[in-house]
Amino acid sequence: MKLVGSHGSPFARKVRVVMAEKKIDCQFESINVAESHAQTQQFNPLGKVPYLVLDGDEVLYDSRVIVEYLDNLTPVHRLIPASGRPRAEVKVWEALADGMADAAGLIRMESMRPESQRNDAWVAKQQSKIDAALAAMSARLGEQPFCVDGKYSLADIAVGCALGYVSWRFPHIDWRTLYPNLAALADKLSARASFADTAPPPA
Ligand SMILES: N[C@@H](CCC(=O)N[C@@H](CS)C(=O)NCC(=O)O)C(=O)O
Repeated sequence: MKLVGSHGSPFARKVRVVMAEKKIDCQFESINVAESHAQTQQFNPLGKVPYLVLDGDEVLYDSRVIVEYLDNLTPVHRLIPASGRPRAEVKVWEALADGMADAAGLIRMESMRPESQRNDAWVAKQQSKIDAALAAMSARLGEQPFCVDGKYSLADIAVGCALGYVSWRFPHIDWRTLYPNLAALADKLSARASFADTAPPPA
């Protein structure tokens, strides 16, 4: 198997953390997403990373599909509950975290356009999604040690990767001061080898 992504992508990081936690060996190819659009589209028509090339050349995307596939590949360290309410809760956390990372990524892409072409109202709309997602995560987490049922799961991994991306690209967003419970969770996650080994490169 080969995972294609980039070192900065929060979605690729989510997959890499899952692989590390589940002790799945996999080659990782880091590409420059902006420059590799045509190549990426040969594997994912949407032109997005990450995608996973399986032995036999079948390709899986997006990150939510890939992590589900990996979690079922081996029973080692299950990260997604099999059924019921806990499973739905993990998926909602993942949707929330991925959605925040999406909004942050869109602001980042807009900031790379010539200044005259940027749309401030559109950026503000994306920023409001980040602000609301942070508030929702903090309220949902409360005083729990981990996002769902007090147990480490894909929910924590998705949240840790999204928070890490926001801190990396937008250090001025001071979510740590606003939401100490999220900061405590992020610190706990950063101490895990799976997170430390996949941290984004220096900005
Ligand atoms: N929902 C997708 C999102 C992937 C995504 O947005 N990836 C970004 C990099 S972080 C990308 O490839 N952007 C290039 C583009 O949208 O053209 C997933 O979870 O895999």
